[in-house]
Amino acid sequence: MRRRGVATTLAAGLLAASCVGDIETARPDLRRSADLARPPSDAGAEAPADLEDRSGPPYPIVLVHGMGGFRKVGAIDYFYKVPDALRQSGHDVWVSQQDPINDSEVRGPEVQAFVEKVLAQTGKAKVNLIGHSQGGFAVRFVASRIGDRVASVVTLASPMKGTPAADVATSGGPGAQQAIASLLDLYGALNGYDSNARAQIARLSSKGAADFFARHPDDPRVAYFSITGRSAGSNGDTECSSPKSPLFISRFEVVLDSIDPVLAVPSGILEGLKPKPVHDGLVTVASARHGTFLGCVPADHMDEVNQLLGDAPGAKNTFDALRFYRDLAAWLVENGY
Ligand SMILES: [Ca+2]
Repeated sequence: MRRRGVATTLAAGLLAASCVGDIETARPDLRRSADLARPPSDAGAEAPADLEDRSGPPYPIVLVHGMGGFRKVGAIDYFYKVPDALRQSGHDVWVSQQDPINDSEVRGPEVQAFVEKVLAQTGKAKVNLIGHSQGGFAVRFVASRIGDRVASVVTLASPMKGTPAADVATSGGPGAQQAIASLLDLYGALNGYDSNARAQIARLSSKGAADFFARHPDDPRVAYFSITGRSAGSNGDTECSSPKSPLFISRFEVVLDSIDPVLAVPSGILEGLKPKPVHDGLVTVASARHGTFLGCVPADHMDEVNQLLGDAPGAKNTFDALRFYRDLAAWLVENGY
C-alpha cells in the first residue's frame, strides 16, 4: 500500500533536517507524524484485519550511507536526490544518519536503533535495507541482529572482502601514505587521520572485513542481494555476469564508464593489480558480490550514489542513478519485499 501523505511528510521532515550541517542535530526527528495516524476514512474499518494488512509489504526502504560524506557533500546528501526521487514514486523512504566516520562495529548498532524506530513508527513488520559501500556492513549487521524484522538487504558496491586500497593504506608499506591521504580526502575526513578514521579504514581491509562478517553472520530468513559498479572502461567481463540480473541492470551491458578524478589514487592501486580486477574505482566486483548477485551497472563509486552532486557519470554513459534507484525500489515491490 502506498502512502503518499506519509512520504510527503517524511520528505518534508528530512528535507528540513538536511538544512542542518551537524550530524547530531540533523538526525531525523522520529516523532510519529500526523500522517502516520489512521486516516479518518479508515475509522470504521475492521480493526484487527486492517492492522494486520498494514504491517505487510511493501516495506519501508532504509538507505544507509557509507563512510563520510564524500568530500564537501556531507552524509545527509550522500544519496544525492535519491530519497526525494523514491518518495515521488510513492515509496516510504528513510535515511539513516549514523556516525559518518567510524568503525562498522559502532555504526551497526546505530543503524539498528534507527531501523527499530522506523519499525515502531510505521507499524510495518519488516524493512528493506539498502547500503552503499561501508553502509553494506551496517545493514548486514542489522540483519544479523534482527533478521525477523528485515525483508531484504541490498548492498551496493560494499567491499565484503575488503578493498586493496585499504590494504595498501593499512600496510605501512610503499604507497600507504598516499592511499591514506586519498581515502581521507574522498571521505571528507580532512581534519586528520584520527582514531575513528583509522578504525574505519582498517575495517575496509580484507582482514577487517573478514573479522567483521565472522562475528555478524547472515540470517537465513533474510533475502540478500548485491549490485556493484564497473568503471575504468571495463565491460565487466565474466566478473559481472549474473543469471539473475534484472532488466534494469542488464540493459546497460554495452555501456562503459570512466572513473571520476576523485578516485584516481584508489583506482590506480586497483588498476596496478595482476590480474587486473573489474572495479568501480574503489571496490572490486569480486569483493562486492554477496548473496544473490544482480550484476554490475556502468558507474564508479561516486556515480553509484549520484555524486558528485548529480554530475553526469561520464561521456556516452547513459546510466542515470535516480532512475536506477527508482527501478530498484520498484523491483523490490514487484518481488514482494
Ligand atoms: Ca564515472
